Amino acid sequence: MYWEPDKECMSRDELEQLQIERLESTLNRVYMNVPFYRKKFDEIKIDIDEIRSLDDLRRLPFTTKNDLRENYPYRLFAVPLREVVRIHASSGTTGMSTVVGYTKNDIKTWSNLAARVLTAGGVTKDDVVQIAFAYGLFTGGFGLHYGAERIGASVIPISSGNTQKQIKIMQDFKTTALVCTPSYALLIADTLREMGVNVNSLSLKYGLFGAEPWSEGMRNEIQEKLKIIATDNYGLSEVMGPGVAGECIERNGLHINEDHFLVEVINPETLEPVPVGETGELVITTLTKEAFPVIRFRTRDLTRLISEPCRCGRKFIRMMRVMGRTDDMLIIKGVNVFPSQIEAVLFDIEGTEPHYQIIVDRKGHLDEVTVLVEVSETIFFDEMKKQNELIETIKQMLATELGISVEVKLVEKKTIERTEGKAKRVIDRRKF
Ligand code: DLL
Repeated sequence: MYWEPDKECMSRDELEQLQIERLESTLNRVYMNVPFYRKKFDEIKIDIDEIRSLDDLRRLPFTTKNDLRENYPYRLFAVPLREVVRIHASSGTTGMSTVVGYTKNDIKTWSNLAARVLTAGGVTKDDVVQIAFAYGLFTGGFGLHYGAERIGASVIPISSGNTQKQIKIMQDFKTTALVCTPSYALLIADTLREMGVNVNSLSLKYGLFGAEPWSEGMRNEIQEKLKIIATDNYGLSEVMGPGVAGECIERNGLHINEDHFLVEVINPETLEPVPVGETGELVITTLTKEAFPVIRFRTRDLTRLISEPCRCGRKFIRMMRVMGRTDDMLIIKGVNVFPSQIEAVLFDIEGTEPHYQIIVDRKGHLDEVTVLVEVSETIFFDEMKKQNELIETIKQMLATELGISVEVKLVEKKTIERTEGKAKRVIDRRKF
């Protein structure tokens, strides 16, 4: 049930002691080896020896994605390239990608942490794990692959795509755990139905999903369609990849691997910490990374921490599912809207399919939002009156949730593009 019980269940005092020791050695490492950090610390006249408590960490400057881009490709590495055994990169939607490196030890740590989140999600050495995340510069495939091997599970490195083949493999190889993005899991579920495969004839038990935001409604849908326990796992390449935090089968927030990552939640505008339990931007400092340590990295991901103990017995603090990124936030008629809020509403409505897209356009000076919602064939070909009623229901529910009115358009099944990786929920036409 636990991968490393002595760590995952350690007392707060013990943990904090370990964190401060590791923080000190990380600060030394970056100060000695990364000119970028040395310059930044010197500029604000901070002597790293003065950082003696976790509270002192707040005196250090943040690191942003932009800093990573400006130091492309290797300038933030804290070891010579000959010590680096693996390089990953995130494509980045805007311009230059960010490049990260791992030493042999980093790969060991990463495998261990991926093993932790997989174990928390139910995977054991008896499982057959189908990794349907992309293998490549993206960290999802390799990260979870190494974790599953570390556990001793039988790993199928199928990568993403070729959905019919995924299903054939799932049948023939008797896959028990599926690992991919939640949107790909839904596509696999829909394809199963189309192929006439009875889900009960499969051996699936667990699904470990992550790399993109998803709602509780989407989890329920996936769990029902695939007859599995679906858990959420979170990570980002700048910090390591998958393995930063993961849900246990209680499915109530993600345990952050706090012995390796120090987290803060800040108000993205004032940059001040928010009280535990309040939503803000997650900021992460790595405590054990050798090749690519980051200090106070602003993830842009919005979440809140849960300090109440979890029933599973793990002691690490949990984060709630990521509701979106600060840069995903739409400002419509002056109101902040996250795609995840729209998703949560749509999944509650009878007759809609779990596929949607949000189109943002500019008419004159005003931003206009249209939510495209796929509906079942019966409704689509139904009389106008029924369609209009459904549109009204969706509009009203969205207005209650969001506080503003948006346009809703019903579209036929399969109109919205399916994805094998991270879903693209928002089409922003204002930029073109
Ligand atoms: O997505 C790493 C990963 C792979 C995590 C597989 C989990 C499973 P990047 O491509 O660098 O790395 O993207 C990181 O994806 O900052 C979040 O905005 C988003 N993200 C990752 N996991 C979740 C999640 C991988 N569980 C960015 N829920 C992050 C919501 C997530 N968003």
